[in-house]
Amino acid sequence: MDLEVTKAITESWFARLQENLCFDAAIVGTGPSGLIAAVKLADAGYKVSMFESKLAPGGGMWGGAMLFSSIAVQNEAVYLLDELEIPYKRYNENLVVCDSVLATSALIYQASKRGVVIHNGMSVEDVVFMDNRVSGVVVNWGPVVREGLHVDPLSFRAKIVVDATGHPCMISETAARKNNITLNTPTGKVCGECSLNAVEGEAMTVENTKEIYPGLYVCGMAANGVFGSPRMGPIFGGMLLSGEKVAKLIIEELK
Ligand code: 48F
Repeated sequence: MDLEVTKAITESWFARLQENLCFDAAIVGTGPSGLIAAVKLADAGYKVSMFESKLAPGGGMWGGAMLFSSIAVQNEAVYLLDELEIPYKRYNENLVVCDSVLATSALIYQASKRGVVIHNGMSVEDVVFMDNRVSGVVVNWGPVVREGLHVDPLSFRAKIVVDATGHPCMISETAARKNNITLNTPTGKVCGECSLNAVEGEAMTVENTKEIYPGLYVCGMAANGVFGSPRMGPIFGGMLLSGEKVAKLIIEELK
């Protein structure tokens, strides 16, 4: 029995890996913006793989704010909660609130059930850069990277890479630094996020969602980090709308 279990797990895991070495979109980071992008791309028929360095996908949504497990979403994004069957309660005329654990697990479920491959415990440490285009991701085990072990990574090829890594905007920063490229940002590099301004931060996270170099898009808090816009605190409408926008832009490019 024990060997049967070992065989079942390793055979199915490696079979899925072999089938998913090349895909349409690699989304790095499984926070709310990346998960919505994955759902929308999968709905449009695209093959998507997500990479998450931590054990649990979901990014910064599980903990609500200061571990009060509740998140606020403004009216403009409530239609996405409805579409994805995420329950909420109306707080006032502008805001609804969701249980952060329920909302996060629902987003993960909606992406997974559409066939999005979510690699948890895998950290993207670099991009594949060919012919002046970001063309894939370079991946290692999350614990290997955290331990600083000297272990070479593996690569995956993608037509589009999305930096959905949140505050550190790590993929954009690495791609710009290692390849000495000029990003489509005010400084040509990663500008770094500004201090909290909820109204501006929410608006800018959607505005900043775009392609910043051939093959490389940014969404969610990474978009604000790259463009030097404010953080917004525990309001999540902008994250959801940013994820939807990046999917629309990618669909436009790929079709
Ligand atoms: O930060 P995160 O939730 O991204 P987001 O979609 O949402 C931001 C909000 O949660 C919140 C906010 C809104 O009020 O400001 O912070 O922009 O999720 C980012 C995910 O990316 C993972 C990280 O562990 C987290 O789960 N991540 C970061 N770097 C890497 C990575 C990497 N190099 N490889 C794989 N995953």
